[in-house]
Amino acid sequence: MGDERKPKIEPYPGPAGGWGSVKSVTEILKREQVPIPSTVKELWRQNKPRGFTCVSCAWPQPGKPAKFEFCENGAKASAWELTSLRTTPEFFAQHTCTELLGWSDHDLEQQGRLTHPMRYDRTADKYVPCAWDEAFDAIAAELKQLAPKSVVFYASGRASLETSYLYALFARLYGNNNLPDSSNMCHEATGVALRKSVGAAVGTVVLDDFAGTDCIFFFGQNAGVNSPRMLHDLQKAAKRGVPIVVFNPLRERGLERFTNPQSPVELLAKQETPLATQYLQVRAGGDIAAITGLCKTLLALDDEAAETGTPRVLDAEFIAQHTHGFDEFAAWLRAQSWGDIEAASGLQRAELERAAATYAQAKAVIGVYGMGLTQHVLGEYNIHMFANFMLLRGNIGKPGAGLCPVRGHSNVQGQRTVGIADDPALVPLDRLAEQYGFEPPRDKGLNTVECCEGVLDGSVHGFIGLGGNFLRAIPEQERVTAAWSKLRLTVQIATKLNRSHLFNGDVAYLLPCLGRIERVLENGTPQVLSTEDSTSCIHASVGKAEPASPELKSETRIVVELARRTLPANPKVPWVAWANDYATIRDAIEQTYPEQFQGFNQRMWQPGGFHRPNSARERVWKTDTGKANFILPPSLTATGFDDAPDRFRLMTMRSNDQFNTTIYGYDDRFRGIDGTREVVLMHKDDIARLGLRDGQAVKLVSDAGDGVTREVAGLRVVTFDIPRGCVGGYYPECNPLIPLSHHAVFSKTPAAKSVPVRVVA
Ligand SMILES: Nc1nc2c(c(=O)[nH]1)N[C@H]1C(S)=C(S)[C@@H](COP(=O)(O)OP(=O)(O)OC[C@H]3O[C@@H](n4cnc5c(=O)[nH]c(N)nc54)[C@H](O)[C@@H]3O)O[C@H]1N2
Ligand SMILES: Nc1nc2c(c(=O)[nH]1)N[C@H]1C(S)=C(S)[C@@H](COP(=O)(O)OP(=O)(O)OC[C@H]3O[C@@H](n4cnc5c(=O)[nH]c(N)nc54)[C@H](O)[C@@H]3O)O[C@H]1N2
Ligand SMILES: [Mo]
Repeated sequence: MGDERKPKIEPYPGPAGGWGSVKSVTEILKREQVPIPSTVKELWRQNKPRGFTCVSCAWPQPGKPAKFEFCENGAKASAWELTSLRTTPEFFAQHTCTELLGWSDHDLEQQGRLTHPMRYDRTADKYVPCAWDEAFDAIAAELKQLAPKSVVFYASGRASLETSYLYALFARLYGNNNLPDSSNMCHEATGVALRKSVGAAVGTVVLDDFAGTDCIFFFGQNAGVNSPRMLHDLQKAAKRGVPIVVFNPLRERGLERFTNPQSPVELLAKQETPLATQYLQVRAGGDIAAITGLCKTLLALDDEAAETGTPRVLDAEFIAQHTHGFDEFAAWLRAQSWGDIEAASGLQRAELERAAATYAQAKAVIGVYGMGLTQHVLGEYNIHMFANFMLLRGNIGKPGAGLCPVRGHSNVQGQRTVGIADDPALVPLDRLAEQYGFEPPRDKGLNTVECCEGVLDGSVHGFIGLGGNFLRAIPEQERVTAAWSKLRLTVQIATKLNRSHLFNGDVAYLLPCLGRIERVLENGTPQVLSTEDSTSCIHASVGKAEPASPELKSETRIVVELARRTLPANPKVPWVAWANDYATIRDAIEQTYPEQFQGFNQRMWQPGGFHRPNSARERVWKTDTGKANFILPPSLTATGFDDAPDRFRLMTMRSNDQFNTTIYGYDDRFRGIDGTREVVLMHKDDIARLGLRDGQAVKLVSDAGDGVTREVAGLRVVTFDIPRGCVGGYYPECNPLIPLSHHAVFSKTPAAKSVPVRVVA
């Protein structure tokens, strides 16, 4: 099925962006069979004031937008939502769920937008259409029967601030904090680590800082694919001569060079801007060691300066006034040997010294990172080390400098801001209690990993998914999926059919919703949504496109209908009034979070949006010590397992042709892999050492040593420029290999970037 074609694997010569990007967008518009004029009209409105916020990544939208403020992957995401293809009741009448399980992720979503509410009929093994009221009443009846602590309210990161606030309130009024979200698999390590390091859970830079920075350090984030609009900011910086130092096991094209596909001059003249000025191919899981090398060099340079009476290299004043734990950190750095640092990072001392010298010469440095740091067993320590590095020269809380964790889903950060959190300490429960006259649950709820544990041990009985593809995104896919049918109730609120919808509880509903690009009419009145980007900036988003089906309801309305039919009436909780006028939800949000959302309904219209306050940006440190903390790592390696002969570190990655579990196509252009996702990227020496050859079919087998058999077969060996001892494979295909217990120590972020595996012929 589908458009999987004969695999072609050869290096891609082009830059990120450029003509390749234009071609790729044209192909997807054709494939989704969208009407071109109206789609171009929608793309024109993307990321503009009074337009809609892109449904792809969370990179901020500038206050003064370019003529087209979208990228290749944003255009793909929009086309994917605006598609003219439909997954109708007739489609479901023709296929059993068991049959659909044989389809690929791509083919399932490629059927197009869901059009009608559907109920799963176990006898026929098919989804059958049902009336909205019937679905809402049946779900509410089930929820009333179930023990509140046994129900999970998952959120994927796309739903608006308005919907998310109501969703979290629903869960708490119902009686739990079981609000796992995609962030649990993503930047949860960031929240946990940055709170300890600098007392803020999110990044400290805003878009303007990129214009004022004079150096950028980039760890484990693939901007060219996952936040392509960021390339414009990087390109501008590069053109100003700002050094960009990249740490990544793979040479990602988007970090190497870029041609702005929206600049006719650059396109026609084939002008490329080189981006990275130094590229260090660190081993997967080797970042703690690499940063140790950088910090150790800075310390040595500072010692030298002290001896020769030249200006200090460390910002001694900042360290004295604003930080805690420096002396212990310095002593620890001095005790680390270069031999250990080189072995653990896979990098040479000389190249780390060169990178440190670049850093030492810059007045204001931005530190960017992504999943390459968070998704490790010592993920939090990767981030602590990065923060330590930034603190050495006071690079947090000054213009042009700061930490920039690049968030995933377009509103994942905002969902946390308005209460989607399993940890009640992150939510103003007292205020909610007062505002809504109830006693909120105070015990910790389930995060994503704990929800999976609950499904396995039988303590979870109900699952509601506000978007997402839970069973495809999680680790330990096969065991959790096998246990899924034990659930009593499963409800999926979604735009398109995916694999998670094919595994159902006794009572199961698939509820189709409007997407963000579409017009939302409530009670005949057009409604506006809002989201928060990677830089804590909040803006309005106005959908105008014609809904994919007249039957669709907004996510807000769906949440409201479920909540009001499940919960006892409460005059302080005006569900229906909220659904009729989203401005009143924003007023409620402002009442719960007055410091963050002051003037919400007005300020969200400011071009570029408004920023939530961030204490660390003001150099106010809300940590246990009242200062920014230097925190020591327990090991130089972040993998959480020992090296052993023939044990590889598997990094699970995104291609250029996917959004998480949504597979747009089979062309990972920049990596030169076309027509297949069934690959394992390996260093040529490892291939030779194992007696394999390029193109050979192999399987990956879990080497976690816990006695559980996990394997993914039918993968083709591809010779790749990847550090020895590391292999690469695609997410979600490789997810069955990740043990549920293989996660970041504190945040339980699944450690998807260093999974212990063996390669078996
Ligand atoms: N088009 C598109 N956009 C997206 C997404 C998408 O799937 N498609 N997903 C969205 C989501 S939810 C998220 S979270 C973000 C994800 O965006 P990213 O954070 O970029 O995530 P990945 O592509 O998983 O991996 C990032 C990089 O980490 C590198 N890496 C792997 N292991 C290590 C390591 O140990 N150390 C270092 N230094 N680097 C390492 C990989 O080579 C890769 O280049 O993007 C968001 N935007
Ligand atoms: N091995 C491995 N596993 C990973 C990762 C990795 O790097 N490696 N990355 C992790 C990360 S960072 C993340 S964020 C998670 C992602 O996990 P999820 O967020 O659960 O997965 P998505 O693929 O983003 O969800 C796609 C589905 O969302 C639905 N959808 C799309 N738009 C909308 C909408 O507007 N409303 C609603 N209600 N539904 C919508 C569609 O039905 C679509 O099929 O995966 C994690 N899993
Ligand atoms: Mo993510």
